[in-house]
Amino acid sequence: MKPAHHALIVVDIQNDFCPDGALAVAGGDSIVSGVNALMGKFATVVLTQDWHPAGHSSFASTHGAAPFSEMRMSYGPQTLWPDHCIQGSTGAAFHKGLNTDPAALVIRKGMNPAVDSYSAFFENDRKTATGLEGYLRGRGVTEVTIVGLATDFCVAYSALDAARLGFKVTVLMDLCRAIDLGGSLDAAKAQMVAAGVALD
Ligand code: VGL
Ligand code: ZN
Repeated sequence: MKPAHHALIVVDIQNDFCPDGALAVAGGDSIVSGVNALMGKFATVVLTQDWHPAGHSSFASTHGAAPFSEMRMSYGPQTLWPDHCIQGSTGAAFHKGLNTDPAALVIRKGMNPAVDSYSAFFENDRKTATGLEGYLRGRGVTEVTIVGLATDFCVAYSALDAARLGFKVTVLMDLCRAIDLGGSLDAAKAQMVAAGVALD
């Protein structure tokens, strides 16, 4: 068992990020049993769930643009994705094999139609908080381990924000899978290492 000050954050293990999903991550479903086993070691488990309204500004279809192209938003560059994780859809549901019972909290994100939200802590403006920081601090958490999908987007953004907030952060790479768009996985790894995130 890990000490009580050490929480587990399980990022976006949802059908749309698994094979046959709308934004499938190769091998996304292969981490589910390992994540289930890991949850038993943590007193505090938080799940995140990408949870977009239809017509979200991060969807390529909203702009008549090509999926995986980039667009300048008021808050900076934004990759445009296939429609995914629409609130209440099967694609937005957690993978059926994921044991959600140990989770104390589910953070839903990406609900603001105008701003995407990769990180469990902040929207992509890097300023609007989800409340996770306060929740963790309120429970005396100083250290987090992060696993899930996708390594180079929601996992990396969450890890970078956690490190910036002063949490000790470990990402378990074997329990993550990446989208890897134009070198995004290598870039994310380098950024995490530079921020003091341990990649195990
Ligand atoms: C994610 C792209 C768009 C993720 C979510 O979970 O990494 N990536 N929305
Ligand atoms: Zn999304």
